[in-house]
Amino acid sequence: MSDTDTAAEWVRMPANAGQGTICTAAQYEEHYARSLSDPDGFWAEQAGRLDWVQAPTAIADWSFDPVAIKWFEDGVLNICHNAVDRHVDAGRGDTVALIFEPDDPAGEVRRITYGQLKAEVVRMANALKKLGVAKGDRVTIYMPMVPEGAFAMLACARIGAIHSVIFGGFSPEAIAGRVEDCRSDWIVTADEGLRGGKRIPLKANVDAALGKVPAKGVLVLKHTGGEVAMRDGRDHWYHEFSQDVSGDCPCEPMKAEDPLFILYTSGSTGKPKGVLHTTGGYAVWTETTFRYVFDYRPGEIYWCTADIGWVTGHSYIVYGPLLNGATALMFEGVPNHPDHDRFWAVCEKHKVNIFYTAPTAIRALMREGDGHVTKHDLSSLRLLGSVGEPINPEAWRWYSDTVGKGAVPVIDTWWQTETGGVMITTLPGAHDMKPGSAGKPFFGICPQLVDNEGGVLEGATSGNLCITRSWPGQARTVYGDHERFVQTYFSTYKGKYFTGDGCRRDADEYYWITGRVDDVINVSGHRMGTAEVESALVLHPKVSEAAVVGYPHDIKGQGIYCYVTLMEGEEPSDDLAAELRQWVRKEIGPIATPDHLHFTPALPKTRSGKIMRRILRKIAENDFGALGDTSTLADPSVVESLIEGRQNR
Ligand code: 6R9
Repeated sequence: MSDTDTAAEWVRMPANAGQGTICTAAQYEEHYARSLSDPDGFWAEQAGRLDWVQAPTAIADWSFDPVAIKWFEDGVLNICHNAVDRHVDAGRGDTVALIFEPDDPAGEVRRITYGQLKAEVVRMANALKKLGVAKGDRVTIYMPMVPEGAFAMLACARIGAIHSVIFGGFSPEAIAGRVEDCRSDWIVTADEGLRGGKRIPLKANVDAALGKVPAKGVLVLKHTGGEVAMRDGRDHWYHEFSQDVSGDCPCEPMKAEDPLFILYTSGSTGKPKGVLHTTGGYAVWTETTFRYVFDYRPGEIYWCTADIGWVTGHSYIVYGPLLNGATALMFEGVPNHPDHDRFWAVCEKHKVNIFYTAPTAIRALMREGDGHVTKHDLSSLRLLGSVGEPINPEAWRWYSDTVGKGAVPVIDTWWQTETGGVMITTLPGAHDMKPGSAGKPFFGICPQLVDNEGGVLEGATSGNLCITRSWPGQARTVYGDHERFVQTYFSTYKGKYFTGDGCRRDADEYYWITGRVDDVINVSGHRMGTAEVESALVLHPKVSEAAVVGYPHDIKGQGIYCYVTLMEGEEPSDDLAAELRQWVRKEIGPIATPDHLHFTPALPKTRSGKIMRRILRKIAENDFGALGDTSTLADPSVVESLIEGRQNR
């Protein structure tokens, strides 16, 4: 612990966190230094924990200008073999791989051993093959949070198909757009999902999507038993279709740089991007980060509350834990059903040791009072983690004190869909913590802060967060559009990966992520492009123009604030506001529901017609004193009427 002006912020690593840990502070320094001075040696060693059909001899081979990223290029492996078969082969077939906790607390818990997982993945893989799926094909997975979602991902990996998982909360329009973008002929879904007692019409949504784009085959898991339509020749019940498949399915040998999955994520412009991850680097990155960041010890129960539809679910429910032979809990439900103690009830029921969730959930549960937490025995908890958005110190302290009883480390892990796994975090046992700070770079990560002109900022300062060297888990491209990948991430600051986040580095070289500096908003830890919501709004026949910004929201972190101008002759009304909210839900999905609709006769524009978002953000934040220079506006009076509109709400 250093004696700096930030000393008051320190929270000491609890004494027991160090017991049995795989990384001390000194080892962190040693590994980190070596990961930069000898990256090839360091990463070859990490890769050595995996089984390779052909061990890589070429390790790092990358450039950020021009952009070409390769890791372990001549290596051959299969990630499903490493996540599943490898553990069975080593005699750990009876270890539980997945524990399933259903939405209904009285429902049936499933415990799936590595042996059973292998059998299930083989069955799913052979069903996909029977459907016609071949190596390199894209398979869309639109599933509830049930083990079959993980089986489907691993089955794709096993046969060399590329999975594209779509979060179960997305609308038919969003599904259609993603299916079309990666030309996915095959879809794995379920009759319905179940969340907080509510049924989600997954198959019906797929049917609606397939009214817009074609697909060759749909596998349907019977989950709730709800009524669904099945189209002859295209749709197949999984339980029937997979009945006669072989119990054997070899793992396809994959080149390290063969694609593993596509995951769509929002950016500041245009449609969501299909971020592409490849096999070898992603496997090494998720295996290594899970191992060090969560300090997993055999026999422990690990629970990440994310959904497999997001990258956190990919890397830290499925691949990271399973590559480490861990026991991971999969939860179908929501934190507040049947009551606000559900998370803690599940922790007690399954004696969870490592718990990983998002600040939005922590804030929502904090508001409900400590009683929901204290009535449960949480003595099994050994490590608490946070991910998805900046965690405010108040929520951090509640998480640490009330949930962790001040006795366990809290790690705040900063990373992104594009980074594949954790990039900045404190390591349990190694680093003292500072509430609100993510901490230190993981092995191999070189963060750099730059000013808006790209000038490098040294020392304790704030700036735009870039990463100057490649790491194994880095996304390789945007599916089908490499130029967009280059433009989005490597053109703002040439030769560097730009994260889109703002960040402060303090005198102890701890990093504090301050949030997005682009037109992406973070709603309950979910990324949403303001441009996406705007496009959805202007599709409505009564809407002329829309501008969307984020604004502070107590629970969600950021809320969605929409400025809307209407077509000539249309009048604003509460009914129309409700209709537009519903419209956006239908176009994108419930996570994009506007929190605030502000009808305005005009938007503030420059003389060249550019919307001045800076002003719109300030007004949404109720911060009217700091509007800055409005002299370039074509019609400065617009601002007055916007402020008036804001105050009248
Ligand atoms: C893993 C994930 C990425 C964006 C990222 C940043 C924000 C994630 C954070 C965090 C502060 C943390 N973010 N973790 N901000 N502290 N610990 O969330 O991926 O959905 O792609 O979002 O989320 O703004 O740029 P993704």
